[in-house]
Amino acid sequence: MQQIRNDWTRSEIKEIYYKPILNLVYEAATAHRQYHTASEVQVCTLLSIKTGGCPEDCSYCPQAARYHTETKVHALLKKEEVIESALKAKEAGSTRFCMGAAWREVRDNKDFDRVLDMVKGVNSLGLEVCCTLGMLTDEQAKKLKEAGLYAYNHNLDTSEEFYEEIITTRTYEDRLNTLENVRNAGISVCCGGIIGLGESNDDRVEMLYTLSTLPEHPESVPVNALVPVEGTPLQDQPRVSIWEMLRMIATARILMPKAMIRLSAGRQEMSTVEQAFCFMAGANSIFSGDKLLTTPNPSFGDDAAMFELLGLQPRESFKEEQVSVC
Ligand code: SAM
Ligand code: DTB
Ligand code: SF4
Repeated sequence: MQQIRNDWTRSEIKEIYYKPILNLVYEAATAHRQYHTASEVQVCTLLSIKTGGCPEDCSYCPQAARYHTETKVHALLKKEEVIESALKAKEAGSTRFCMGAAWREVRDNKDFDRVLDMVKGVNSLGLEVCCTLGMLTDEQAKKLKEAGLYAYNHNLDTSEEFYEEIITTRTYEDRLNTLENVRNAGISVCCGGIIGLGESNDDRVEMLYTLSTLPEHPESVPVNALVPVEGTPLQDQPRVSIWEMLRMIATARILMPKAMIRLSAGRQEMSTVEQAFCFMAGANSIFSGDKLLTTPNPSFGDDAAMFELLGLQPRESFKEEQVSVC
């Protein structure tokens, strides 16, 4: 039985990460089956509730105000629009609904009150409600929890060393602080990263080291392949290969066997065979719906056909107990 460990060393992680790919996938598939029903995949839907105009300088992001991308700025959506999207997602078989805002951080203002109201509304539909709103204080995390927030997404994105090549307007420490505030409020933690930013394999190992040695592993770990967007500094980055994606997913699965590993951005460019290989390597969650936040994603229909072909079933919501409040 693959143990849950928070004391992984960098050399152990490297040894796993660099295994011959088929052995690596086999070991990850074995660990996956010890903790999960391998035919179940969690289906989540994303909605951008506030789009573009973000003051941060994340080099990958089409929503940063300082880059000239085709993303249209949109103020915070109305609660009714959000509930309508959440209902559609539920009807299409999604069990988690994640609302994203192009904010550096949450401010204690009317917009936050409106988001709290959206959280209440989506929660009352019986969906696992998730938000990704940037940095949070302790108090804000508690308010979100009280409103019924189930999970919070806040990615480390890459290694601490490479982080400053990608983002200069906040620090790695800021990210870790928010994650701690989320954890302390008893909210399920969703934290992962992006590959294809120009980072080295050592950076990928380092990010996996940080994630897998947190006092508690994140309940979900999104693995995003960079979607290069015109107008961003990373627009000309080459597409990551399936082998890199597999190595990342499989290593994350072995290091954090209980976590949901989400095959996140990048699926639009992947074939069904490539995605099937990712599920074999331990991915057990996807974003479904024809848009991520601003970029295209396979449609509900395409994914339903893929599930049918691969014999996969959507995982029911709230399958595991809510995390305990520390
Ligand atoms: N503003 C908040 C923040 O940065 O935490 C929430 C929204 S932000 C868009 C959420 C995550 O989307 C980022 O942390 C990053 O991992 C991912 N992301 C953004 N642009 C991406 C891209 N072009 N390709 C892949 N992932 C991307
Ligand atoms: C995550 O790790 N990936 C999602 C979600 N968390 C918020 C976002 C992907 C965004 C891809 C670029 C876009 O659509 O704007
Ligand atoms: Fe803003 Fe988030 Fe995009 Fe960075 S990733 S520019 S914080 S929306």
